[in-house]
Amino acid sequence: MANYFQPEIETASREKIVEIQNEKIVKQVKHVYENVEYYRKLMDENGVKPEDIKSIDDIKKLPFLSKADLREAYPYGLLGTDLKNCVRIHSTSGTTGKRVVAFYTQADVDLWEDCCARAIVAAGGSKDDVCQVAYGYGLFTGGAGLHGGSHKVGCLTLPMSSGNTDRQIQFMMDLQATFLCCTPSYAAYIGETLAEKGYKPEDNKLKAGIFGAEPWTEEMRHQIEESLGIKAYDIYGLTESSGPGVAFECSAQSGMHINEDHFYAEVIDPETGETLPEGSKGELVFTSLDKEAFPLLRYRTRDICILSREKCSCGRTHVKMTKPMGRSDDMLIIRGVNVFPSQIETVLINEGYTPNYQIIVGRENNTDTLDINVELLPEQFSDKVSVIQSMEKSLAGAMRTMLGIGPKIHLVPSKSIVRSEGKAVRVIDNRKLHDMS
Ligand code: DLL
Repeated sequence: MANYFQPEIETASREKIVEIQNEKIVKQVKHVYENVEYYRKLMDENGVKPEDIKSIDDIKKLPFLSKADLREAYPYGLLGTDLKNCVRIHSTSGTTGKRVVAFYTQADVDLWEDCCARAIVAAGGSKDDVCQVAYGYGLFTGGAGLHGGSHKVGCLTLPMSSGNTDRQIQFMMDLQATFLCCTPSYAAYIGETLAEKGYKPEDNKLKAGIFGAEPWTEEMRHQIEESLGIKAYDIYGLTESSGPGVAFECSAQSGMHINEDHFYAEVIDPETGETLPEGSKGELVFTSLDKEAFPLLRYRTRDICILSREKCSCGRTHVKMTKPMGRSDDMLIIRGVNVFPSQIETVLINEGYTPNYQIIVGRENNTDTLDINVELLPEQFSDKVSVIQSMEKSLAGAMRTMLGIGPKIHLVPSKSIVRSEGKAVRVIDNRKLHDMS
């Protein structure tokens, strides 16, 4: 049986959805033009006036926003309302230099939590459930988003945050959690730890999990479903458009419904910016139709996916997106943290090393590993192991401060990293996360 949190909107006719979008986009563009100087300038430069936007189809006339715009406008430049009206901020993972700070009014928090509640109900959740939220709490949106959604559904919410796996397991067992919300890699790790402790999948009361924030494969889904004895559902989102819940999987488990009453999705050619027809693979672009404090219009996510309007067996009418199939930039997601190779390069230069390096990402026991090989200049070289080890430790510390996660550093002799004749191969990702595309 299909369950909906807000059936009237989740199963609305296509005409109704378009009607809602037409109405909202006109209001939203006017709101942004009047309240966000940065965006008003961008529209003026592109010769677009709010009056030019009469329906959702006119959205193509608007300029794109990129992460670079968000950084340039940091911290208040894209704020759509008086700071006095804001009740919360969240921020992307990563460094101070690359952080994006998103603001929320109470209405923004409410619509975000509704989206997460839709996801929980779509996965079979109700007020009878005990929902263990093991996404990180804090600036990251995972914890707060699913926590809010769980409250809206009326589940008993266990605000565990991530980490401390022994305690997670103890609470899961003693308080009979029925829902688990965390990153897929953490879910796999919890499954493995349960088995190590001698528990069988049927010993826990879990029935479903809502996993996202990083790429994961069908293979990983099966592994998680088997080890925990649950159904594993995908959830997608990004800090810039609230957080988790922009799109979520339903019982059909074949793509994620985008909450298109709140977020209008387009797929574009990342090279030309041209909007592509349904069914084409391209970069996902979102417009937040309701958000007051951080209302992004045509924001380029850099996530590559395909949209589909094929009828869904769950009865929802909202457009579906495939799992992200990769990125159109070089961002890596390592242990849930967004990492750009450029940040690594910055640390190397600041710490007096050469920018000759190689990043190797892998996965051991369901946890991402990050190794960085860094070439030493001949004058930095020492034949004393203890000297090299202490340099490695100190560089790893500087990396941790910048990235938010600690890599393993390997200082290697000068000229030992293979030079490429074309673009340097900076990243070797052995995780094969996008084998579904
Ligand atoms: O990861 C929000 C989130 C929290 C989503 C909890 C789902 C669950 P950011 O840290 O801003 O926000 O990272 C956003 O993560 O552009 C994608 O590249 C990636 N991502 C998010 N969900 C998925 C997913 C949160 N289900 C970036 N599959 C996005 C693959 C995902 N990649």
